[in-house]
Amino acid sequence: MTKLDRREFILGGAATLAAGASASAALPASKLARRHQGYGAAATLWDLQSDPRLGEAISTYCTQVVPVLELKWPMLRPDAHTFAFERADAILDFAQQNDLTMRGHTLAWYHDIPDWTKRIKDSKGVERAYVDHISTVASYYKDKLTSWDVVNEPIPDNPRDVKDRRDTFWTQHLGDRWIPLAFRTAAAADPYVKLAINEYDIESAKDSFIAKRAAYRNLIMELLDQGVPLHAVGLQSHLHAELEIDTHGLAEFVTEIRSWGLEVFVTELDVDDQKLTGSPLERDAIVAKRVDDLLTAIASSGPVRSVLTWGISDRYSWINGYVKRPDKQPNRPLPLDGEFKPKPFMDVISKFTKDV
Ligand code: 9MR
Repeated sequence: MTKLDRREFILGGAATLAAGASASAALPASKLARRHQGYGAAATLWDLQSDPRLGEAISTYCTQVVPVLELKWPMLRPDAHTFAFERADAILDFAQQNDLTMRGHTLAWYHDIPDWTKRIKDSKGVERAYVDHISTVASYYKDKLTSWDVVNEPIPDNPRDVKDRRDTFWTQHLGDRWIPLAFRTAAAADPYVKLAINEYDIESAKDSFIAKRAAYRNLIMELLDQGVPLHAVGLQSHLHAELEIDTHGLAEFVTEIRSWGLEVFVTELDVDDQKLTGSPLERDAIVAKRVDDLLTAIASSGPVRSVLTWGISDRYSWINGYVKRPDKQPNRPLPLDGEFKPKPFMDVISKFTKDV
């Protein structure tokens, strides 16, 4: 198959997913009325193509979308010489046809590094591959995305102290400069896109989370001191339903981040309810309360301008693939249930975001 044929083939599928939603100018008023400004969801192209209800739900409630897999190294880079943009492009087409903006996730991560990259033995070669990847991908999507998660998950779980950083393949070859280098390379390729750092397990009131938040804060300060082009701080917010949100500590953190001129994004919100007992209704209420506490803490120092959930319907959530509840019931981590019906979680999203 030639490159063009391949693109047409993939977009053929995407056209079907967009069939229910025509070009943005023609979006029905009823649909626009349910959109929440700044609310977005993650999706894979596979799920969008296989279930039209998913694209329909995203275009009904959201103003933005982010690909779960399609902008990660393994999907974009089958080998050292190829950039396979077709699948991410198909999601971008879906976004444009439905008047949604798109975020990029992610350019530099300790995880999802292809085998061909790991086989490069000399550090100069690793640096060339790293810079080439970030530069080529950010240039290709120049002016098409609103923001990029440039560096994802740089802090280890249970950090020893505030200076602790995750030991990654990139650190082994480039040292700590893998982080500034990623931001500088992305900024040179696309000067207007917002560049974010992104981290998980910093939202709840648990010692290891508080330590992780402190190390995250320290890294952000160091990057700013070095003049690194960093514009936004991502709170992934993969919440654990049994843990309370550290509302006071989180509000303080967000206030400080904003005082440094940075934006705060909620990038991957969902709530794992595996440790909750009770009926689905009772679990949904606790899940909604955690989300409400999270967004209240963030909203205490400014508006919630960008909040994305990692999926939109419980039917398509990574959590159901990774963890099983002891009672074998499906997890209910997202704003819509498995049949795409809104849950109290969606009311909380709507409380903190303006209607379009
Ligand atoms: O949900 C994603 C899952 O389908 C992928 O297999 C995995 C590896 O690419 O990534 C998951 O998404 C993660 C995101 O990229 C970064 N933060 C944690 C997310 C959930 O694990």
